[in-house]
Amino acid sequence: MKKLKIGITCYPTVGGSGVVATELGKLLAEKGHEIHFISSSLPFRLKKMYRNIYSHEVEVNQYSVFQYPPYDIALASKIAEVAVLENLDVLHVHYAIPHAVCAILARQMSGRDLKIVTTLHGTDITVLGYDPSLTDAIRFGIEKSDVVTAVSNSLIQQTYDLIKPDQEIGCVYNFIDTRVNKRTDSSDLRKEYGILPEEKVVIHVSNFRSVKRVPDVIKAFAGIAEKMPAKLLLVGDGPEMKIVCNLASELGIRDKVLLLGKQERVEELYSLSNLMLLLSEKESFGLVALEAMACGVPCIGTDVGGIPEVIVDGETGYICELGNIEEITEKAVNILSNPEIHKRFAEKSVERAEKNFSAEQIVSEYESIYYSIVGQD
Ligand code: GMT
Repeated sequence: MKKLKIGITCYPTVGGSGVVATELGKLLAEKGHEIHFISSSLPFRLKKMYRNIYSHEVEVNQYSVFQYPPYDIALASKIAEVAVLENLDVLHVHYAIPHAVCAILARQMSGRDLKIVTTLHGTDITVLGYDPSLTDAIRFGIEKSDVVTAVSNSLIQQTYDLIKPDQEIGCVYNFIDTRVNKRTDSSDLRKEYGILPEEKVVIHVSNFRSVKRVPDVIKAFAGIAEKMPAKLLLVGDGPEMKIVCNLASELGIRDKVLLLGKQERVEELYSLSNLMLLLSEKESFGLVALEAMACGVPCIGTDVGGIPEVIVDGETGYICELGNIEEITEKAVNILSNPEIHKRFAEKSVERAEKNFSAEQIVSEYESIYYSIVGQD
Protein backbone atom coordinates (compact mmCIF):
# COMPACT_ATOMS: atom_id res chain seq x y z
CA MET A 1 0.00 0.00 0.00
CA LYS A 2 1.30 3.46 -0.82
CA LYS A 3 2.65 5.48 2.09
CA LEU A 4 0.80 8.72 2.68
CA LYS A 5 1.83 12.31 3.20
CA ILE A 6 -0.26 13.46 6.13
CA GLY A 7 -0.55 16.96 7.58
CA ILE A 8 -1.57 17.20 11.24
CA THR A 9 -2.84 20.35 12.92
CA CYS A 10 -3.45 20.44 16.66
CA TYR A 11 -2.99 22.61 19.72
CA PRO A 12 0.67 21.96 20.49
CA THR A 13 0.51 22.72 24.20
CA VAL A 14 -0.12 20.28 27.04
CA GLY A 15 -3.58 18.67 26.80
CA GLY A 16 -5.14 15.39 25.77
CA SER A 17 -5.89 16.45 22.20
CA GLY A 18 -2.28 17.56 21.65
CA VAL A 19 -1.03 14.32 23.17
CA VAL A 20 -3.28 12.18 20.96
CA ALA A 21 -2.45 14.15 17.78
CA THR A 22 1.30 14.01 18.44
CA GLU A 23 1.39 10.35 19.42
CA LEU A 24 -0.71 9.51 16.35
CA GLY A 25 1.78 11.37 14.14
CA LYS A 26 4.72 9.56 15.74
CA LEU A 27 3.13 6.14 15.29
CA LEU A 28 2.10 6.85 11.68
CA ALA A 29 5.68 7.95 10.97
CA GLU A 30 6.94 4.67 12.47
CA LYS A 31 4.70 2.91 9.95
CA GLY A 32 6.46 4.75 7.11
CA HIS A 33 4.04 7.62 6.44
CA GLU A 34 5.43 11.13 6.05
CA ILE A 35 4.03 13.42 8.72
CA HIS A 36 3.90 17.21 8.62
CA PHE A 37 2.86 18.95 11.84
CA ILE A 38 1.47 22.41 11.07
CA SER A 39 0.85 24.37 14.28
CA SER A 40 1.72 27.48 16.26
CA SER A 41 4.77 25.81 17.85
CA LEU A 42 6.49 22.46 18.01
CA PRO A 43 4.10 20.01 19.77
CA PHE A 44 5.41 19.44 23.30
CA ARG A 45 5.84 15.71 22.84
CA LEU A 46 8.15 16.18 19.84
CA LYS A 47 11.27 16.97 21.80
CA LYS A 48 13.73 15.05 19.62
CA MET A 49 14.26 14.21 15.96
CA TYR A 50 11.91 11.60 14.54
CA ARG A 51 12.31 9.94 11.19
CA ASN A 52 9.55 10.91 8.72
CA ILE A 53 8.33 13.81 10.87
CA TYR A 54 8.52 17.46 9.84
CA SER A 55 7.26 20.51 11.66
CA HIS A 56 5.97 23.74 10.11
CA GLU A 57 5.45 26.64 12.46
CA VAL A 58 2.74 29.22 11.88
CA GLU A 59 4.04 32.73 12.37
CA VAL A 60 1.60 35.46 13.22
CA ASN A 61 2.81 39.01 12.81
CA GLN A 62 1.37 41.67 15.05
CA TYR A 63 0.63 44.77 13.02
CA SER A 64 -0.71 47.82 14.82
CA VAL A 65 -3.77 48.02 12.52
CA PHE A 66 -5.01 44.64 13.76
CA GLN A 67 -6.82 44.63 17.06
CA TYR A 68 -6.27 40.85 17.22
CA PRO A 69 -3.41 38.90 15.62
CA PRO A 70 -4.86 37.01 12.59
CA TYR A 71 -3.81 33.51 13.73
CA ASP A 72 -6.54 31.61 11.89
CA ILE A 73 -5.71 33.22 8.55
CA ALA A 74 -1.98 32.65 9.09
CA LEU A 75 -2.68 28.98 9.90
CA ALA A 76 -4.83 28.54 6.78
CA SER A 77 -2.08 30.11 4.63
CA LYS A 78 0.55 27.84 6.17
CA ILE A 79 -1.57 24.72 5.64
CA ALA A 80 -2.15 25.71 1.99
CA GLU A 81 1.58 26.35 1.51
CA VAL A 82 2.59 22.99 3.03
CA ALA A 83 -0.18 21.14 1.15
CA VAL A 84 1.22 22.39 -2.18
CA LEU A 85 4.96 22.21 -1.37
CA GLU A 86 4.81 18.78 0.21
CA ASN A 87 2.01 17.42 -1.95
CA LEU A 88 -0.04 16.31 1.06
CA ASP A 89 -2.61 13.55 0.54
CA VAL A 90 -4.61 14.25 3.64
CA LEU A 91 -4.84 16.77 6.43
CA HIS A 92 -5.95 15.58 9.87
CA VAL A 93 -7.08 18.43 12.10
CA HIS A 94 -7.87 18.16 15.77
CA TYR A 95 -10.75 20.44 16.83
CA ALA A 96 -13.44 21.87 14.55
CA ILE A 97 -12.78 25.41 15.74
CA PRO A 98 -10.64 26.90 14.43
CA HIS A 99 -8.71 24.04 12.81
CA ALA A 100 -11.35 22.45 10.54
CA VAL A 101 -12.48 25.87 9.32
CA CYS A 102 -8.85 26.85 8.62
CA ALA A 103 -8.34 23.56 6.78
CA ILE A 104 -11.31 24.22 4.51
CA LEU A 105 -10.03 27.69 3.71
CA ALA A 106 -6.56 26.21 3.07
CA ARG A 107 -8.02 23.63 0.67
CA GLN A 108 -9.61 26.43 -1.36
CA MET A 109 -6.44 28.53 -1.27
CA SER A 110 -4.26 25.61 -2.39
CA GLY A 111 -6.52 24.77 -5.33
CA ARG A 112 -5.89 21.09 -4.56
CA ASP A 113 -8.30 18.33 -3.68
CA LEU A 114 -6.89 18.11 -0.16
CA LYS A 115 -8.81 15.54 1.90
CA ILE A 116 -9.71 16.72 5.39
CA VAL A 117 -10.26 14.53 8.45
CA THR A 118 -11.53 16.35 11.53
CA THR A 119 -11.42 14.85 15.01
CA LEU A 120 -13.64 16.39 17.68
CA HIS A 121 -12.12 16.31 21.16
CA GLY A 122 -14.79 17.94 23.25
CA THR A 123 -14.20 21.54 24.16
CA ASP A 124 -15.17 22.70 20.66
CA ILE A 125 -18.55 21.05 21.17
CA THR A 126 -19.22 20.90 24.90
CA VAL A 127 -18.09 24.48 25.57
CA LEU A 128 -18.06 26.39 22.27
CA GLY A 129 -21.14 24.53 21.05
CA TYR A 130 -23.19 26.50 23.59
CA ASP A 131 -22.01 29.81 22.10
CA PRO A 132 -24.56 30.80 19.41
CA SER A 133 -21.98 33.01 17.69
CA LEU A 134 -19.89 29.91 16.90
CA THR A 135 -22.44 27.16 16.22
CA ASP A 136 -22.70 27.86 12.50
CA ALA A 137 -18.91 27.91 12.12
CA ILE A 138 -18.57 24.59 13.99
CA ARG A 139 -21.31 23.05 11.80
CA PHE A 140 -19.58 24.38 8.67
CA GLY A 141 -16.24 22.88 9.77
CA ILE A 142 -17.88 19.51 10.39
CA GLU A 143 -20.01 19.41 7.23
CA LYS A 144 -17.21 20.42 4.87
CA SER A 145 -14.71 17.89 6.24
CA ASP A 146 -14.42 14.65 4.27
CA VAL A 147 -14.51 12.52 7.40
CA VAL A 148 -15.35 13.51 10.97
CA THR A 149 -14.52 11.45 14.03
CA ALA A 150 -15.13 12.04 17.72
CA VAL A 151 -13.32 10.50 20.66
CA SER A 152 -16.42 8.96 22.28
CA ASN A 153 -20.00 8.03 21.47
CA SER A 154 -21.14 10.49 24.07
CA LEU A 155 -19.39 13.32 22.19
CA ILE A 156 -21.04 12.22 18.93
CA GLN A 157 -24.45 12.41 20.58
CA GLN A 158 -23.70 15.83 22.09
CA THR A 159 -22.52 17.10 18.71
CA TYR A 160 -25.76 16.04 17.03
CA ASP A 161 -27.83 17.49 19.89
CA LEU A 162 -26.04 20.84 20.01
CA ILE A 163 -24.74 21.46 16.49
CA LYS A 164 -27.11 19.34 14.37
CA PRO A 165 -24.65 18.77 11.50
CA ASP A 166 -25.67 16.99 8.33
CA GLN A 167 -22.61 14.75 8.41
CA GLU A 168 -21.84 11.27 9.67
CA ILE A 169 -19.53 11.22 12.69
CA GLY A 170 -17.66 8.04 13.58
CA CYS A 171 -16.26 7.14 16.97
CA VAL A 172 -12.50 6.56 17.12
CA TYR A 173 -11.44 6.26 20.74
CA ASN A 174 -8.27 7.76 22.11
CA PHE A 175 -5.39 5.37 22.64
CA ILE A 176 -2.27 4.69 24.66
CA ASP A 177 1.09 3.38 23.54
CA THR A 178 1.48 0.39 25.85
CA ARG A 179 5.25 0.38 25.24
CA VAL A 180 5.38 3.63 27.24
CA ASN A 181 2.17 3.68 29.29
CA LYS A 182 2.88 0.74 31.55
CA ARG A 183 3.64 0.10 35.17
CA THR A 184 7.25 0.78 36.08
CA ASP A 185 9.21 0.36 39.28
CA SER A 186 8.77 3.65 41.10
CA SER A 187 9.90 2.70 44.60
CA ASP A 188 12.73 5.27 44.48
CA LEU A 189 10.31 8.02 43.52
CA ARG A 190 8.02 7.01 46.40
CA LYS A 191 10.93 7.46 48.83
CA GLU A 192 11.93 10.74 47.19
CA TYR A 193 8.44 12.13 47.78
CA GLY A 194 8.54 10.94 51.40
CA ILE A 195 5.59 8.58 50.97
CA LEU A 196 5.54 6.06 53.81
CA PRO A 197 5.14 2.34 53.02
CA GLU A 198 1.75 2.17 54.77
CA GLU A 199 0.34 5.21 52.91
CA LYS A 200 -2.11 4.81 50.03
CA VAL A 201 -1.56 7.15 47.10
CA VAL A 202 -4.43 8.87 45.27
CA ILE A 203 -3.64 10.76 42.06
CA HIS A 204 -5.40 13.44 40.01
CA VAL A 205 -4.02 14.79 36.73
CA SER A 206 -5.58 17.75 34.91
CA ASN A 207 -5.26 21.33 33.77
CA PHE A 208 -7.09 22.57 36.88
CA ARG A 209 -9.87 24.29 34.94
CA SER A 210 -13.21 24.58 36.76
CA VAL A 211 -14.75 21.78 34.61
CA LYS A 212 -12.31 19.35 36.25
CA ARG A 213 -13.91 19.95 39.70
CA VAL A 214 -10.59 19.57 41.54
CA PRO A 215 -12.17 20.88 44.79
CA ASP A 216 -14.29 17.68 44.72
CA VAL A 217 -11.04 15.68 44.53
CA ILE A 218 -9.77 17.50 47.65
CA LYS A 219 -13.04 16.93 49.54
CA ALA A 220 -13.13 13.22 48.64
CA PHE A 221 -9.47 12.83 49.57
CA ALA A 222 -10.12 14.49 52.96
CA GLY A 223 -12.71 11.74 53.59
CA ILE A 224 -10.24 9.03 52.52
CA ALA A 225 -7.48 10.46 54.74
CA GLU A 226 -9.80 10.23 57.75
CA LYS A 227 -10.02 6.47 57.26
CA MET A 228 -6.41 5.54 56.36
CA PRO A 229 -2.90 6.97 55.99
CA ALA A 230 -2.82 8.50 52.50
CA LYS A 231 -1.21 11.06 50.21
CA LEU A 232 -2.73 12.90 47.25
CA LEU A 233 -0.62 13.66 44.16
CA LEU A 234 -1.89 16.62 42.16
CA VAL A 235 -0.29 16.69 38.73
CA GLY A 236 -0.71 19.64 36.36
CA ASP A 237 -1.44 23.29 36.85
CA GLY A 238 -4.11 25.79 35.94
CA PRO A 239 -6.51 28.53 37.00
CA GLU A 240 -8.03 26.75 40.04
CA MET A 241 -4.75 25.80 41.72
CA LYS A 242 -4.98 28.51 44.38
CA ILE A 243 -8.59 27.62 45.28
CA VAL A 244 -7.54 23.98 45.55
CA CYS A 245 -4.58 24.76 47.86
CA ASN A 246 -6.72 26.96 50.08
CA LEU A 247 -9.36 24.26 50.36
CA ALA A 248 -6.73 21.65 51.30
CA SER A 249 -5.48 23.98 54.07
CA GLU A 250 -9.04 24.68 55.30
CA LEU A 251 -9.73 20.95 55.52
CA GLY A 252 -6.45 20.38 57.41
CA ILE A 253 -4.92 18.06 54.81
CA ARG A 254 -2.44 20.40 53.13
CA ASP A 255 0.55 18.36 54.42
CA LYS A 256 -0.88 15.24 52.74
CA VAL A 257 -1.18 16.89 49.31
CA LEU A 258 1.84 16.92 46.97
CA LEU A 259 1.66 19.57 44.27
CA LEU A 260 3.79 18.26 41.43
CA GLY A 261 2.89 20.75 38.69
CA LYS A 262 3.26 19.81 35.02
CA GLN A 263 5.13 16.54 34.59
CA GLU A 264 6.22 14.59 31.54
CA ARG A 265 6.83 11.00 32.60
CA VAL A 266 3.40 10.55 34.15
CA GLU A 267 3.58 6.75 33.91
CA GLU A 268 6.08 6.84 36.81
CA LEU A 269 3.60 8.79 38.90
CA TYR A 270 0.70 6.47 38.03
CA SER A 271 2.94 3.53 38.91
CA LEU A 272 3.28 4.67 42.50
CA SER A 273 -0.46 5.39 42.82
CA ASN A 274 -3.25 3.18 44.12
CA LEU A 275 -6.25 5.13 42.81
CA MET A 276 -7.02 7.86 40.28
CA LEU A 277 -9.86 10.36 40.70
CA LEU A 278 -11.41 12.08 37.66
CA LEU A 279 -14.47 13.96 38.92
CA SER A 280 -15.10 16.35 36.00
CA GLU A 281 -18.42 17.94 35.05
CA LYS A 282 -17.50 17.80 31.33
CA GLU A 283 -15.17 15.21 29.81
CA SER A 284 -15.50 13.88 26.29
CA PHE A 285 -13.15 10.97 26.98
CA GLY A 286 -10.72 11.34 29.90
CA LEU A 287 -7.34 10.36 28.49
CA VAL A 288 -5.74 10.56 31.95
CA ALA A 289 -8.04 7.80 33.21
CA LEU A 290 -6.94 5.58 30.33
CA GLU A 291 -3.27 6.34 31.02
CA ALA A 292 -3.76 5.44 34.68
CA MET A 293 -5.60 2.22 33.78
CA ALA A 294 -2.77 1.16 31.47
CA CYS A 295 -0.45 1.43 34.50
CA GLY A 296 -2.77 -0.75 36.59
CA VAL A 297 -4.45 2.04 38.54
CA PRO A 298 -8.20 1.67 39.19
CA CYS A 299 -10.16 4.90 38.59
CA ILE A 300 -13.19 6.57 40.04
CA GLY A 301 -14.88 8.87 37.54
CA THR A 302 -18.10 10.82 37.30
CA ASP A 303 -21.09 9.75 35.24
CA VAL A 304 -20.28 12.43 32.68
CA GLY A 305 -19.57 12.51 28.93
CA GLY A 306 -17.28 9.73 27.72
CA ILE A 307 -15.92 8.76 31.16
CA PRO A 308 -18.22 5.69 31.47
CA GLU A 309 -16.96 4.52 28.04
CA VAL A 310 -13.46 4.33 29.52
CA ILE A 311 -13.99 3.27 33.15
CA VAL A 312 -16.28 0.25 33.56
CA ASP A 313 -18.29 0.59 36.76
CA GLY A 314 -17.60 -2.26 39.18
CA GLU A 315 -14.98 -3.77 36.88
CA THR A 316 -12.05 -1.35 36.46
CA GLY A 317 -13.20 1.19 39.05
CA TYR A 318 -16.41 3.02 39.86
CA ILE A 319 -18.63 5.57 38.18
CA CYS A 320 -20.19 8.02 40.65
CA GLU A 321 -22.74 10.81 40.48
CA LEU A 322 -21.21 14.22 39.74
CA GLY A 323 -20.48 16.09 42.99
CA ASN A 324 -21.62 13.25 45.26
CA ILE A 325 -18.61 13.40 47.59
CA GLU A 326 -20.08 10.89 50.03
CA GLU A 327 -20.51 8.24 47.33
CA ILE A 328 -17.05 8.94 45.83
CA THR A 329 -15.34 8.74 49.24
CA GLU A 330 -17.14 5.53 50.17
CA LYS A 331 -16.20 3.84 46.87
CA ALA A 332 -12.60 5.05 47.14
CA VAL A 333 -12.26 3.68 50.67
CA ASN A 334 -13.80 0.41 49.45
CA ILE A 335 -11.13 0.01 46.75
CA LEU A 336 -8.21 1.18 48.90
CA SER A 337 -9.03 -0.92 51.96
CA ASN A 338 -9.83 -4.11 50.13
CA PRO A 339 -6.70 -5.65 48.52
CA GLU A 340 -8.70 -8.26 46.60
CA ILE A 341 -10.97 -5.70 44.94
CA HIS A 342 -7.96 -3.47 44.23
CA LYS A 343 -6.01 -6.28 42.59
CA ARG A 344 -8.99 -7.36 40.46
CA PHE A 345 -9.74 -3.79 39.32
CA ALA A 346 -6.05 -3.13 38.60
CA GLU A 347 -5.73 -6.25 36.44
CA LYS A 348 -8.98 -5.54 34.61
CA SER A 349 -7.85 -1.94 34.01
CA VAL A 350 -4.65 -3.04 32.26
CA GLU A 351 -6.55 -5.68 30.29
CA ARG A 352 -9.19 -3.18 29.15
CA ALA A 353 -6.61 -0.53 28.20
CA GLU A 354 -4.65 -3.03 26.11
CA LYS A 355 -7.67 -4.73 24.54
CA ASN A 356 -9.84 -1.73 23.72
CA PHE A 357 -7.54 1.27 23.46
CA SER A 358 -4.20 0.06 22.11
CA ALA A 359 -2.29 2.37 19.79
CA GLU A 360 -1.89 -0.46 17.32
CA GLN A 361 -5.64 -0.86 16.91
CA ILE A 362 -6.63 2.82 16.92
CA VAL A 363 -3.81 4.00 14.63
CA SER A 364 -4.93 1.34 12.12
CA GLU A 365 -8.47 2.72 12.34
CA TYR A 366 -7.19 6.19 11.41
CA GLU A 367 -5.07 4.71 8.60
CA SER A 368 -8.15 2.97 7.16
CA ILE A 369 -10.00 6.28 7.26
CA TYR A 370 -7.20 8.02 5.34
CA TYR A 371 -7.10 5.26 2.70
CA SER A 372 -10.89 5.33 2.37
CA ILE A 373 -10.71 8.94 1.15
CA VAL A 374 -7.45 9.02 -0.81
CA GLY A 375 -7.48 5.52 -2.31
CA GLN A 376 -4.90 2.80 -1.73
CA ASP A 377 -2.56 2.80 -4.73
O1 GMT B 1 -9.67 18.50 29.12
C1 GMT B 1 -9.16 19.53 28.69
O2 GMT B 1 -9.38 20.60 29.21
C2 GMT B 1 -8.20 19.48 27.51
C3 GMT B 1 -8.87 18.96 26.26
C4 GMT B 1 -7.86 19.02 25.11
O3 GMT B 1 -8.13 19.73 24.17
O4 GMT B 1 -6.85 18.35 25.16
O5 GMT B 1 -9.25 17.60 26.46
C5 GMT B 1 -10.26 17.09 25.62
O6 GMT B 1 -9.66 16.17 24.71
C6 GMT B 1 -9.05 15.02 25.32
C7 GMT B 1 -8.43 14.18 24.21
O7 GMT B 1 -9.40 13.71 23.33
C8 GMT B 1 -10.10 14.24 26.11
O8 GMT B 1 -9.49 13.12 26.74
C9 GMT B 1 -10.72 15.15 27.18
O9 GMT B 1 -11.76 14.43 27.82
C10 GMT B 1 -11.30 16.40 26.51
N1 GMT B 1 -11.71 17.34 27.56
C11 GMT B 1 -12.99 17.69 27.75
O10 GMT B 1 -13.91 17.23 27.12
C12 GMT B 1 -13.23 18.68 28.84
